[in-house]
Amino acid sequence: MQANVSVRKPVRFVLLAAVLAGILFLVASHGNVADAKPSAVVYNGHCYRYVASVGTWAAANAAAPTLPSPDSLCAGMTGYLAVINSAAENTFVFGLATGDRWLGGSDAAAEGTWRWVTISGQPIFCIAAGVGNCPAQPGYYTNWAVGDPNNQTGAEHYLEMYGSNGTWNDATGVWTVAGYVVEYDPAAAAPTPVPAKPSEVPEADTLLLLGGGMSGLGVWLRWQWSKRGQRTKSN
Ligand SMILES: [Ca+2]
Ligand SMILES: [Ca+2]
Repeated sequence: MQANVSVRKPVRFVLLAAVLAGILFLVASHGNVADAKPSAVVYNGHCYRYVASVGTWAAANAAAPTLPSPDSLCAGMTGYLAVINSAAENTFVFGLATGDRWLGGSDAAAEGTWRWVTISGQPIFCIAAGVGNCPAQPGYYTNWAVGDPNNQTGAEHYLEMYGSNGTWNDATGVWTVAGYVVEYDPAAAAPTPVPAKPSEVPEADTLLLLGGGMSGLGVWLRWQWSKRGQRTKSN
């Protein structure tokens, strides 16, 4: 009977130590879990920045690559006037702000042939078949306002999104709107070293807490063992 008690006690101490270490790790890593939550400027793995700045499409197009990403997910990447590929992305970009804003589309090079001119390859997303009729090319998306694109006065070649409802308009090169949307695409950016996920690399404070907790447990365990030793001697 006495032998069983002496085996059980150390086992209990080890179990207790493991549970306490687990609790300490969860408490310390809680901050990382919060950091990993997607922010309002990230959608589908891309980052977006709405810039409130009244100006022309050309001014917005020139400024976009000079602005840093609003989220660390796209840190160090070069942005471009946003390219919209789906209704869901349109809804997200619409939700960023309330003002009319420039997007990365233009038909300045060839009237009626609308391209996403701010990205590599400048893909054609629609070809106009008349006023207010520019059907999306296969695999692309459009959200023109009723009656647009209309190339009014023969001079509307730049894509804006209306802040009122998220539909699109073709506007002139001298037209100014409330702002523009910059997009950052990790897949399109130059290769950069991939940082380890937060969960793979414990932060310094996590290690400190774990170390502190374990050494405290060590002291307590030694104290328990010395008490046992004293009891055994007095017996
Ligand atoms: Ca046009
Ligand atoms: Ca128009």
